[in-house]
Amino acid sequence: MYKIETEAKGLVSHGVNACAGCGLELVFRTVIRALGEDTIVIIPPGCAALFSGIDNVTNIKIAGYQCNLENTAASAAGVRAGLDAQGNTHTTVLAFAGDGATADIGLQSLSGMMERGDRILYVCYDNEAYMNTGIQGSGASPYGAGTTTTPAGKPTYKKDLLKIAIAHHIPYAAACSAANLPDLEKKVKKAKDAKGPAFLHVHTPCPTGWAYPPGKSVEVCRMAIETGAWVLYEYENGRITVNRKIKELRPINDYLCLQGRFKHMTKADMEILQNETSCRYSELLASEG
Ligand SMILES: Cc1ncc(C[n+]2csc(CCOP(=O)(O)OP(=O)(O)O)c2C)c(N)n1
Ligand code: SF4
Ligand SMILES: [Mg+2]
Repeated sequence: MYKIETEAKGLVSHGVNACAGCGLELVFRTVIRALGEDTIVIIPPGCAALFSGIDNVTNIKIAGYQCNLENTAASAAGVRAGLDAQGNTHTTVLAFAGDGATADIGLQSLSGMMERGDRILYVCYDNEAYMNTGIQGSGASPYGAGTTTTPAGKPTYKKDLLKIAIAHHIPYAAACSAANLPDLEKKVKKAKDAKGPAFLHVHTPCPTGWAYPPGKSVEVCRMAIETGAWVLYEYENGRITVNRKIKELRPINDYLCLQGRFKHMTKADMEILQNETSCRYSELLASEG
Protein backbone atom coordinates (compact mmCIF):
# COMPACT_ATOMS: atom_id res chain seq x y z
CA MET A 1 0.00 0.00 0.00
CA TYR A 2 1.20 3.53 -0.81
CA LYS A 3 2.27 5.40 2.34
CA ILE A 4 2.09 9.16 2.54
CA GLU A 5 4.74 10.72 4.80
CA THR A 6 2.97 12.02 7.90
CA GLU A 7 5.74 11.67 10.48
CA ALA A 8 7.14 14.78 12.11
CA LYS A 9 10.58 13.57 10.94
CA GLY A 10 9.47 14.21 7.34
CA LEU A 11 10.27 17.45 5.56
CA VAL A 12 6.81 18.93 6.14
CA SER A 13 5.65 19.15 9.74
CA HIS A 14 2.36 18.02 11.24
CA GLY A 15 -0.57 20.39 11.50
CA VAL A 16 -0.29 22.46 8.33
CA ASN A 17 -2.79 25.30 8.18
CA ALA A 18 -4.91 24.12 5.24
CA CYS A 19 -8.65 23.29 5.29
CA ALA A 20 -9.68 19.74 6.25
CA GLY A 21 -9.48 17.46 3.21
CA CYS A 22 -7.30 19.85 1.19
CA GLY A 23 -5.77 18.02 -1.80
CA LEU A 24 -2.92 20.52 -1.92
CA GLU A 25 -1.47 19.16 1.31
CA LEU A 26 -1.27 15.63 -0.19
CA VAL A 27 0.39 16.98 -3.33
CA PHE A 28 2.86 19.16 -1.45
CA ARG A 29 3.94 16.36 0.91
CA THR A 30 4.37 13.94 -2.00
CA VAL A 31 6.44 16.37 -4.09
CA ILE A 32 8.74 17.33 -1.21
CA ARG A 33 9.17 13.72 -0.13
CA ALA A 34 10.10 12.66 -3.67
CA LEU A 35 12.67 15.45 -4.04
CA GLY A 36 14.35 15.20 -0.61
CA GLU A 37 16.08 17.87 1.42
CA ASP A 38 18.57 19.03 -1.23
CA THR A 39 15.83 21.29 -2.61
CA ILE A 40 15.07 25.01 -2.49
CA VAL A 41 11.38 25.86 -2.83
CA ILE A 42 9.90 29.10 -4.19
CA ILE A 43 6.21 29.65 -3.41
CA PRO A 44 4.04 32.64 -4.45
CA PRO A 45 1.00 33.91 -2.48
CA GLY A 46 -1.84 31.40 -2.45
CA CYS A 47 -2.92 28.47 -0.29
CA ALA A 48 0.54 26.83 -0.55
CA ALA A 49 2.09 29.95 0.92
CA LEU A 50 0.41 28.95 4.18
CA PHE A 51 2.95 26.11 4.38
CA SER A 52 5.86 28.43 3.70
CA GLY A 53 4.89 30.36 6.77
CA ILE A 54 3.90 33.56 8.45
CA ASP A 55 6.54 35.69 10.18
CA ASN A 56 9.22 33.33 11.51
CA VAL A 57 7.04 30.19 11.54
CA THR A 58 7.11 27.61 8.75
CA ASN A 59 5.86 24.07 8.14
CA ILE A 60 8.66 23.27 5.71
CA LYS A 61 12.03 21.93 6.81
CA ILE A 62 13.92 22.87 3.63
CA ALA A 63 15.19 26.22 2.40
CA GLY A 64 12.87 28.45 0.43
CA TYR A 65 11.10 31.75 0.24
CA GLN A 66 7.85 33.39 -0.77
CA CYS A 67 7.99 35.40 -4.00
CA ASN A 68 5.29 37.57 -5.65
CA LEU A 69 2.33 36.20 -7.56
CA GLU A 70 3.78 37.46 -10.87
CA ASN A 71 7.32 36.17 -10.65
CA THR A 72 7.59 32.59 -9.34
CA ALA A 73 9.54 31.37 -12.37
CA ALA A 74 11.80 34.46 -12.49
CA SER A 75 12.54 34.06 -8.76
CA ALA A 76 13.39 30.40 -9.25
CA ALA A 77 15.60 31.32 -12.22
CA GLY A 78 17.53 33.73 -9.98
CA VAL A 79 18.09 31.03 -7.37
CA ARG A 80 19.22 28.56 -10.07
CA ALA A 81 21.65 31.12 -11.52
CA GLY A 82 23.08 31.78 -8.05
CA LEU A 83 23.58 28.07 -7.35
CA ASP A 84 25.14 27.51 -10.78
CA ALA A 85 27.55 30.40 -10.18
CA GLN A 86 28.67 28.60 -7.01
CA GLY A 87 29.18 25.38 -8.97
CA ASN A 88 26.20 23.78 -7.24
CA THR A 89 24.42 21.65 -9.83
CA HIS A 90 23.00 19.11 -7.35
CA THR A 91 20.35 21.21 -5.55
CA THR A 92 16.87 21.05 -7.09
CA VAL A 93 15.12 24.39 -7.52
CA LEU A 94 11.39 23.83 -7.10
CA ALA A 95 8.77 26.41 -8.04
CA PHE A 96 5.46 25.42 -6.44
CA ALA A 97 2.57 27.63 -7.52
CA GLY A 98 -1.21 27.68 -7.91
CA ASP A 99 -3.17 27.94 -11.14
CA GLY A 100 -3.78 31.68 -10.79
CA ALA A 101 -0.06 32.27 -10.22
CA THR A 102 0.78 30.06 -13.20
CA ALA A 103 -1.90 30.21 -15.88
CA ASP A 104 -2.68 33.91 -15.46
CA ILE A 105 -0.59 36.27 -13.36
CA GLY A 106 2.81 34.54 -13.66
CA LEU A 107 2.46 33.13 -17.19
CA GLN A 108 4.89 35.59 -18.78
CA SER A 109 7.54 34.78 -16.19
CA LEU A 110 7.00 31.04 -16.68
CA SER A 111 7.21 31.37 -20.46
CA GLY A 112 10.56 33.17 -20.15
CA MET A 113 11.94 30.46 -17.86
CA MET A 114 10.92 27.68 -20.25
CA GLU A 115 12.14 29.52 -23.34
CA ARG A 116 15.56 30.18 -21.76
CA GLY A 117 15.90 26.54 -20.77
CA ASP A 118 16.48 27.16 -17.05
CA ARG A 119 16.90 23.93 -15.10
CA ILE A 120 13.94 24.32 -12.76
CA LEU A 121 11.15 22.00 -11.70
CA TYR A 122 7.91 23.98 -11.87
CA VAL A 123 4.88 22.35 -10.21
CA CYS A 124 1.48 23.97 -10.71
CA TYR A 125 -1.10 22.70 -8.22
CA ASP A 126 -4.31 23.38 -10.07
CA ASN A 127 -7.32 23.81 -7.79
CA GLU A 128 -9.03 25.68 -10.62
CA ALA A 129 -9.58 29.09 -8.97
CA TYR A 130 -7.94 31.79 -6.85
CA MET A 131 -8.85 29.92 -3.67
CA ASN A 132 -6.83 31.77 -1.05
CA THR A 133 -8.50 35.12 -1.72
CA GLY A 134 -12.09 33.85 -1.87
CA ILE A 135 -12.61 31.46 -4.83
CA GLN A 136 -12.33 33.91 -7.75
CA GLY A 137 -12.38 32.32 -11.22
CA SER A 138 -9.00 31.82 -12.93
CA GLY A 139 -8.01 30.95 -16.50
CA ALA A 140 -7.84 27.35 -15.26
CA SER A 141 -11.41 27.24 -13.93
CA PRO A 142 -13.44 24.83 -16.07
CA TYR A 143 -16.40 25.74 -18.25
CA GLY A 144 -19.55 26.08 -16.13
CA ALA A 145 -17.78 26.26 -12.75
CA GLY A 146 -19.40 28.58 -10.24
CA THR A 147 -16.89 30.89 -8.53
CA THR A 148 -17.37 34.23 -6.76
CA THR A 149 -16.52 36.05 -10.02
CA THR A 150 -18.55 33.63 -12.20
CA PRO A 151 -21.60 33.00 -10.00
CA ALA A 152 -23.67 31.84 -12.98
CA GLY A 153 -20.90 29.51 -14.20
CA LYS A 154 -17.70 30.26 -16.14
CA PRO A 155 -18.65 31.04 -19.75
CA THR A 156 -15.26 30.11 -21.28
CA TYR A 157 -13.16 26.91 -21.39
CA LYS A 158 -10.29 26.00 -19.08
CA LYS A 159 -6.96 27.31 -20.38
CA ASP A 160 -4.81 24.39 -21.58
CA LEU A 161 -1.75 25.12 -19.49
CA LEU A 162 0.08 21.89 -20.21
CA LYS A 163 -0.17 22.44 -23.96
CA ILE A 164 1.25 25.94 -23.46
CA ALA A 165 4.22 24.41 -21.62
CA ILE A 166 4.68 21.74 -24.31
CA ALA A 167 4.67 24.46 -26.99
CA HIS A 168 7.98 25.64 -25.43
CA HIS A 169 9.61 22.29 -26.36
CA ILE A 170 10.87 21.68 -22.83
CA PRO A 171 12.43 18.28 -22.01
CA TYR A 172 9.67 17.04 -19.69
CA ALA A 173 6.05 17.95 -18.92
CA ALA A 174 3.27 15.89 -17.40
CA ALA A 175 -0.28 15.95 -16.06
CA CYS A 176 -0.64 14.42 -12.60
CA SER A 177 -3.43 14.05 -10.07
CA ALA A 178 -3.85 14.05 -6.30
CA ALA A 179 -5.87 10.87 -6.88
CA ASN A 180 -2.74 8.99 -8.05
CA LEU A 181 0.18 9.76 -5.74
CA PRO A 182 2.50 6.92 -6.93
CA ASP A 183 2.18 8.33 -10.49
CA LEU A 184 2.88 11.85 -9.15
CA GLU A 185 5.95 10.63 -7.27
CA LYS A 186 7.30 8.85 -10.36
CA LYS A 187 6.83 11.97 -12.48
CA VAL A 188 8.46 14.24 -9.87
CA LYS A 189 11.54 11.99 -9.92
CA LYS A 190 11.69 12.06 -13.73
CA ALA A 191 11.21 15.84 -13.76
CA LYS A 192 14.01 16.24 -11.21
CA ASP A 193 16.46 14.57 -13.60
CA ALA A 194 15.39 16.58 -16.68
CA LYS A 195 18.22 18.39 -18.44
CA GLY A 196 16.27 21.66 -18.55
CA PRO A 197 12.89 23.02 -17.44
CA ALA A 198 10.30 20.49 -16.29
CA PHE A 199 6.65 21.30 -15.76
CA LEU A 200 4.13 19.27 -13.75
CA HIS A 201 0.45 20.16 -13.86
CA VAL A 202 -1.33 18.57 -10.89
CA HIS A 203 -5.11 18.34 -10.56
CA THR A 204 -5.63 19.31 -6.92
CA PRO A 205 -9.05 19.03 -5.29
CA CYS A 206 -10.31 21.77 -2.98
CA PRO A 207 -13.36 20.90 -0.84
CA THR A 208 -13.88 24.55 0.09
CA GLY A 209 -13.91 25.94 -3.45
CA TRP A 210 -15.44 22.94 -5.26
CA ALA A 211 -18.11 22.49 -2.57
CA TYR A 212 -18.04 18.81 -1.63
CA PRO A 213 -17.53 17.05 1.75
CA PRO A 214 -13.82 17.10 2.84
CA GLY A 215 -13.61 13.28 2.98
CA LYS A 216 -14.26 12.98 -0.76
CA SER A 217 -11.20 14.68 -2.26
CA VAL A 218 -9.66 11.54 -3.76
CA GLU A 219 -13.04 10.23 -4.98
CA VAL A 220 -13.81 13.51 -6.77
CA CYS A 221 -10.37 13.69 -8.37
CA ARG A 222 -10.54 10.04 -9.43
CA MET A 223 -13.87 10.69 -11.12
CA ALA A 224 -12.24 13.52 -13.10
CA ILE A 225 -9.93 10.88 -14.60
CA GLU A 226 -12.74 8.35 -15.23
CA THR A 227 -14.77 10.97 -17.13
CA GLY A 228 -11.84 12.47 -19.07
CA ALA A 229 -12.19 15.83 -17.31
CA TRP A 230 -8.52 15.27 -16.35
CA VAL A 231 -6.15 13.11 -18.41
CA LEU A 232 -2.89 11.70 -17.04
CA TYR A 233 -0.29 12.08 -19.76
CA GLU A 234 3.38 12.86 -20.30
CA TYR A 235 5.46 14.75 -22.84
CA GLU A 236 9.01 13.42 -22.95
CA ASN A 237 11.66 13.85 -25.65
CA GLY A 238 9.06 15.33 -27.96
CA ARG A 239 6.57 12.46 -27.59
CA ILE A 240 3.19 12.34 -25.89
CA THR A 241 2.08 9.27 -23.93
CA VAL A 242 -1.33 8.91 -22.31
CA ASN A 243 -0.51 7.10 -19.06
CA ARG A 244 -3.99 6.00 -18.09
CA LYS A 245 -6.23 5.07 -21.00
CA ILE A 246 -9.94 4.81 -20.26
CA LYS A 247 -11.77 2.28 -22.46
CA GLU A 248 -15.06 4.10 -22.21
CA LEU A 249 -15.22 7.50 -20.56
CA ARG A 250 -17.96 7.87 -17.95
CA PRO A 251 -20.47 10.70 -18.60
CA ILE A 252 -19.13 14.06 -17.45
CA ASN A 253 -22.14 14.46 -15.18
CA ASP A 254 -20.74 11.67 -12.91
CA TYR A 255 -17.97 14.15 -12.05
CA LEU A 256 -20.05 17.34 -12.02
CA CYS A 257 -22.76 16.01 -9.72
CA LEU A 258 -20.25 15.35 -6.91
CA GLN A 259 -19.55 19.09 -6.55
CA GLY A 260 -21.63 22.11 -5.58
CA ARG A 261 -19.72 24.42 -7.96
CA PHE A 262 -21.51 22.87 -10.97
CA LYS A 263 -24.96 22.60 -9.41
CA HIS A 264 -26.57 25.38 -11.47
CA MET A 265 -25.42 23.93 -14.85
CA THR A 266 -28.17 23.37 -17.40
CA LYS A 267 -28.47 20.25 -19.56
CA ALA A 268 -27.30 22.30 -22.55
CA ASP A 269 -24.21 23.47 -20.61
CA MET A 270 -23.40 19.88 -19.66
CA GLU A 271 -23.62 18.81 -23.30
CA ILE A 272 -21.19 21.57 -24.30
CA LEU A 273 -18.73 20.40 -21.63
CA GLN A 274 -19.27 16.74 -22.56
CA ASN A 275 -18.40 17.48 -26.20
CA GLU A 276 -15.33 19.48 -25.31
CA THR A 277 -14.14 16.76 -22.90
CA SER A 278 -14.64 13.89 -25.37
CA CYS A 279 -12.96 15.81 -28.24
CA ARG A 280 -9.97 16.75 -26.10
CA TYR A 281 -9.52 13.14 -24.97
CA SER A 282 -9.65 11.82 -28.56
CA GLU A 283 -7.21 14.51 -29.71
CA LEU A 284 -4.75 13.53 -26.98
CA LEU A 285 -4.94 9.84 -27.91
CA ALA A 286 -4.40 10.75 -31.57
CA SER A 287 -1.33 12.86 -30.70
CA GLU A 288 0.49 9.92 -29.00
CA GLY A 289 3.75 8.49 -30.28
C1 LIG B 1 -0.37 40.80 -8.29
C2 LIG B 1 -1.21 40.25 -7.21
N1 LIG B 1 -2.56 40.22 -7.38
C3 LIG B 1 -3.34 39.71 -6.41
C4 LIG B 1 -2.79 39.21 -5.25
C5 LIG B 1 -3.69 38.67 -4.17
N2 LIG B 1 -3.61 37.22 -4.09
C6 LIG B 1 -2.90 36.59 -3.14
S1 LIG B 1 -3.04 34.93 -3.17
C7 LIG B 1 -4.09 35.01 -4.50
C8 LIG B 1 -4.70 33.76 -5.07
C9 LIG B 1 -3.74 32.95 -5.88
O1 LIG B 1 -4.45 31.92 -6.55
P1 LIG B 1 -3.73 30.60 -7.00
O2 LIG B 1 -2.42 30.92 -7.59
O3 LIG B 1 -4.67 29.83 -7.85
O4 LIG B 1 -3.45 29.84 -5.62
P2 LIG B 1 -4.55 29.28 -4.58
O5 LIG B 1 -4.94 30.42 -3.73
O6 LIG B 1 -5.69 28.74 -5.36
O7 LIG B 1 -3.82 28.23 -3.80
C10 LIG B 1 -4.32 36.34 -4.88
C11 LIG B 1 -5.22 36.77 -5.98
C12 LIG B 1 -1.39 39.25 -5.12
N3 LIG B 1 -0.76 38.75 -4.03
N4 LIG B 1 -0.63 39.76 -6.11
S1 SF4 C 1 -9.20 26.79 0.12
FE1 SF4 C 1 -8.94 24.82 -0.94
S2 SF4 C 1 -6.78 24.74 -1.64
FE2 SF4 C 1 -6.97 26.37 -0.08
S3 SF4 C 1 -6.38 25.37 1.85
FE3 SF4 C 1 -8.64 25.25 1.68
S4 SF4 C 1 -9.06 23.26 0.66
FE4 SF4 C 1 -6.88 23.75 0.37
MG1 LIG D 1 -5.81 28.12 -7.39
